[in-house]
Amino acid sequence: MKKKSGLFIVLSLVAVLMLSACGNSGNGGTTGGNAGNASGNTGGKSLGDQVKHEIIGIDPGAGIMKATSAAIEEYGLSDWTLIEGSGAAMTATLAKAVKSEQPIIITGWTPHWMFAKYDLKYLEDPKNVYGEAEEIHTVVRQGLKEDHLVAYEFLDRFEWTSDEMGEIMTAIQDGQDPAEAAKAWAESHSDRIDAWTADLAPVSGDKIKLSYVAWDSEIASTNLLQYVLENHLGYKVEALQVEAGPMWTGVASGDVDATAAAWLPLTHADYWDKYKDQLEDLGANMTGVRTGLVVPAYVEANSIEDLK
Ligand code: PBE
Repeated sequence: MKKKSGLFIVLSLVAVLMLSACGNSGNGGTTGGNAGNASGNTGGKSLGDQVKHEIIGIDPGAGIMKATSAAIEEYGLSDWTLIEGSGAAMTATLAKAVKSEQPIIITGWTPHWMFAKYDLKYLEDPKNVYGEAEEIHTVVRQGLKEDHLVAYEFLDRFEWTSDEMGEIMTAIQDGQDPAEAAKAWAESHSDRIDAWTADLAPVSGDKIKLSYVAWDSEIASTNLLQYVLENHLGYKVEALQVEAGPMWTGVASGDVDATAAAWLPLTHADYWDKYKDQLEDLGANMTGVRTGLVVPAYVEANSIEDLK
């Protein structure tokens, strides 16, 4: 008995020394035992083990968090954990992983600048948990048309493409202040602004409140709406950055005039079902958007089913 545990300790020591030697020669200061990377030596570990069975999520109110909990259930991934955080924390964790070519699984969506910056792919979703043909809608409070016809008309007309949104998102990601990035985009796309605002007579300082969540896509759209409402239509805008729940309840209760961040029909289905009687849906401001589980292209998995 004694002899056996002595041998075990020696072998363990050898293993520890070998591991730390690997770490030192490899990434220059890798601390944990998780020194393998996705494209190279993974030490035979499964993808799940490599990422500690964690999916890097965002803020808990986001629809993509609910969809991911459903995916965990439907694909039988009971040993996986969805980590709560924020959009910013998620992209910071992604940046770190990509830099050292470590595997990572995130909750992702398009449009998002991360697809331009990194080589990423969606994991296939054969069970369609994340839906299809998702759109971003502009939703306003009841009575907005009667109270602020010009703003209502503009919000009703507002629609653009993911490429257009991408230009603002990328400028912000490159370090530009969001309001400045929206202004620069508006100035260089005056044909678009003209189409949205044609024949609308500016008001003089009426107040409009918008709500949005600090998702990169919504930071871009809301800053653009604020710019156009203020600089082309004469409004004074307050853009409230809140959690997803208050974003919806604000408009439903009438405290907030509008949000351009309603992802439908699936991502925000819960919120929509709860508040639809108190809201007016002005339709899609963008079509062809998408949510799902996203990994760097160097990760071997191709489908959510591969996580099992
Ligand atoms: N998103 C971006 C949001 C909607 C916009 C996909 C992170 C969500 O999941 O609720």
